[in-house]
Amino acid sequence: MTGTNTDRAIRTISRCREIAARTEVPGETTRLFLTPSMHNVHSLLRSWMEAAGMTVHVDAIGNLCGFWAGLSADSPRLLIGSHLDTVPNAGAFDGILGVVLGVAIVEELRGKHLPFAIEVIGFSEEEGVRFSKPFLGSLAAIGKVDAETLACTDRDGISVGQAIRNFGLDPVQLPRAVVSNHTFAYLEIHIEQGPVLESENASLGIVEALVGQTRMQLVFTGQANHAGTTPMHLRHDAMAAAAEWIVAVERYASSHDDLVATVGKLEAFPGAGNVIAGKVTASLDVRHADDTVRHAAVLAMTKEAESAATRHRTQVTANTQLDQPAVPLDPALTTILQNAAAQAGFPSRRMTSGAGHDAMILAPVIPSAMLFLRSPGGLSHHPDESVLPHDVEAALVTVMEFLTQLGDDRGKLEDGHA
Ligand code: HGY
Ligand code: MN
Ligand code: MN
Repeated sequence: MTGTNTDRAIRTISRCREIAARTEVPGETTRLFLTPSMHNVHSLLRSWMEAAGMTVHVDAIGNLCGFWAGLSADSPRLLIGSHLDTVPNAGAFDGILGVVLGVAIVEELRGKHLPFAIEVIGFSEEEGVRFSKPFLGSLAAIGKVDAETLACTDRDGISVGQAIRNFGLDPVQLPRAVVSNHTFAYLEIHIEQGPVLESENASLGIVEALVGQTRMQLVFTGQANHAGTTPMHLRHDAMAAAAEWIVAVERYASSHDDLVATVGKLEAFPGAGNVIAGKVTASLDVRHADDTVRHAAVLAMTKEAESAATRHRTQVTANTQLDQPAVPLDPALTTILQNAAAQAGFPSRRMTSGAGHDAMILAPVIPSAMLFLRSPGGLSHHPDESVLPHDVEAALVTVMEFLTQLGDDRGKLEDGHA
């Protein structure tokens, strides 16, 4: 690949925007797990990967994998990747940037083979939108997609297993999606999705740990009735109960340092303006770096839901969909990454990720590191999400230096200190 680092950064950004146009909803970027537009994303990435000399395959969960050999057939393997799915009405860089940059890094090798192989992986599902179960791609990469997961259904009643078959893949082959045991490290490059780096005018962040997260679904059940003829004291109003609870959730989280809690999805049934809601389904997302604090918050918020339900003569059930512990990343690999950034001329700050990432699934089994790029406006999960060419260039140069240092330091890495 000819051109300057700036050219490569600009090409990376334009590729992300090209992929963003592969969507289920014209005019916005919405690409859920194994929906038809994912075929188009695979074709685009495959063309770039194969042009760079990589061998490409799609595994049984729909992860797209591009392989660049090391110096020998049994060379150890560095995994570089992120996810290909998006939230509804997403930006162009969440997840995708880490895969497109992985391809750019192999292109930058210009045919050179390293003491280790590089596998660039685009995970098929991280956001958890279609099946309310996140990280399906990286869970398959560590062999953790079980029969219960395959039986989860989306809002149309299609199971994960059926979605895999509908995409032209075979869930029976899932054991082959487990990453090679030659894999010695995982690197995820991702936008920060928050305001910290921008507030410090910094291009890059070195992630030390990812906060733990709980995702739940609560169902408030009362009695639908006529909005005009039912006196207030005789109602069983599921919406009023949920609304009172949501305010209490926000108040609790605001009074506990570094705790965040979000009710992002709310559905009322029957959902007519002149009918008292008989049922309300609400999501709850709670995150904190300390699992004890997070669990205490979840318990308090669940109790508050029960109190609010009782006050409004309704019932409530709460179902936990995800209880993901906080995950530290590999100290040795993180040190090598930070040294590489410094060597490349980009001072970086260490930080904790408030967002979940595939690295939190891989890190317990594969030494993992994450590199953050500044999010202009601190904006993400929004169509105006962006990155700066200068920061993409910083990431590219840093990771090339990281590869060099990794080659030098791999022995130390295996001993657990760099
Ligand atoms: O929700 C998250 O933390 C991530 O963007 N999936
Ligand atoms: Mn996301
Ligand atoms: Mn992401």
